[in-house]
Amino acid sequence: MLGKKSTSLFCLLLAILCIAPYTYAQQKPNVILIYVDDLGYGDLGSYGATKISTPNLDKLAGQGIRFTRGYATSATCTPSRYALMTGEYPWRKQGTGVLPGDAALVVPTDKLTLPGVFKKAGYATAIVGKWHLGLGDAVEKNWNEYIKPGPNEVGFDYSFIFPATADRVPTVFMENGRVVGLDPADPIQVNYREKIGSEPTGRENPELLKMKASPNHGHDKTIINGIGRIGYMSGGTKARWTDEEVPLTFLQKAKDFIVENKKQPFFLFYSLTEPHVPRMPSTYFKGKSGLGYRGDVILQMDWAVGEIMKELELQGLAKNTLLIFTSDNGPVLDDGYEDEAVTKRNGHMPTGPLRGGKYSAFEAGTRVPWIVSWPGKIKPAVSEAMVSQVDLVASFASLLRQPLAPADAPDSQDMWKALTGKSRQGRSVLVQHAGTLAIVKDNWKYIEPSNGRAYNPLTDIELGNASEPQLYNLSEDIGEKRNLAAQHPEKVRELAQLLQEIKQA
Ligand code: NG6
Ligand code: CA
Repeated sequence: MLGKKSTSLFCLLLAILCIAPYTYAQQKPNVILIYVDDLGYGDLGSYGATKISTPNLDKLAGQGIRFTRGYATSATCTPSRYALMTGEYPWRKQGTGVLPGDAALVVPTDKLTLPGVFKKAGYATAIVGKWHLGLGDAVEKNWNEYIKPGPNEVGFDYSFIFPATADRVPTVFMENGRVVGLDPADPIQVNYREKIGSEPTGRENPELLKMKASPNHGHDKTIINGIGRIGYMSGGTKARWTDEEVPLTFLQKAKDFIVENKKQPFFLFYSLTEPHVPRMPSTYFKGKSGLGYRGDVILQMDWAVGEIMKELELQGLAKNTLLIFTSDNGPVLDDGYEDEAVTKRNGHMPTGPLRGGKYSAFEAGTRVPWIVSWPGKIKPAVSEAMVSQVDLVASFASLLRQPLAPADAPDSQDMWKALTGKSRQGRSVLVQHAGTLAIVKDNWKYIEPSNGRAYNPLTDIELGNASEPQLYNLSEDIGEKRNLAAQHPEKVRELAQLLQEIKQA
């Protein structure tokens, strides 16, 4: 016979056994957003690339959902990142274009942000990688002190970043608002208007370069690690990064954060620099792709994603970690350095079947690879649901039951069901931004007339600008070859008006 004590113990055990699977199922997933820089729709094997091999990302796509209509909001970096962070279309806010390396922070500190959603829900939050959203409250700032506001003031508990792009000064890492490895006896100065210090520049001393800048691009200022940059810097010699090591450093910091936070839900924004210029792979990857350094750094990026996946397995976190992989804008081959991306292209199509590229209002500007994997929860699929990076704020707010105030994330739509494959229904309307705006509705795309130039010979990219309205039927003409505006004036009117309404909303 069971005594009173053992009966209650038995009941307790039974209760634990019954609740355990429930709590496991209810456990909040870790979320890792892997955000790469300038990767095109056609750059991965799972998106049709045949000249380059991306086995880790193909595995991720095979175990998760591969979106064929996943978008960045914009065809360049800063505006896409602004939208990702705030849930607001960047063209609503002045000053969110590609920022110099000394710009002030453009993300508001008084509004809900993507990491803020996670933080409110009790997550540990971190960014590791490229930032490019400005730092401090003014251009003038002291790089030798704590700089705020920055990532730590807009929702990240931990930050290990570089300030802008790999081709912009200052070429240093910053951890929680301070330059890493700075020698106080060798202070850093940064200037984007005029030369400071006595260090050689790409323009004055091209013989010192290990990678030449393409003619007429802007990468001819201070030379760092044999590469001319945009902007001038002096000092901070010991703190400067070596390009070949940047991705390895970010990878290690990302892994450290995962390991240190494995006992609690975490959100990691892992923001890789590949394949943005200057492409300078680690020695192991140099020459590996046969497509020049652009191909090599794509292999390196794929390898890093594989390392993250392995780490999650090792820590027992793979099942309950949701991974999103996407790119901040479309691809470009020549973005200012002679790195053989063009000459060794070997038939590779970074844009896949799409027209345009980075900077373009055509599809290749903003339609990017987009993979969501959550092995414990999501079944493998290919989804045609239209999703945008601006939707992540509302989608995660929905998952984590965090209410949004009316002023928060005004353009963000809850796509949680589409992102996890529970629905095939994505957005019905999306605004695309490349300076010029375009709108997509039910596979019809309208590009507003503009007097911007149609083609940039420096990057060899069609920018999608025309003085006439453009209308494409993306379901029949994904390559935007046939402008149907003259045949469908009523569609043009409808979409132009809808765009106008959204602009004024
Ligand atoms: C452009 C740079 C380009 C790249 C881009 C930003 C020139 C001529 N071109 O101004 O190299 O840095 O800005 O790229 O300087 S992004 O992906 O961060 O938006
Ligand atoms: Ca970019």
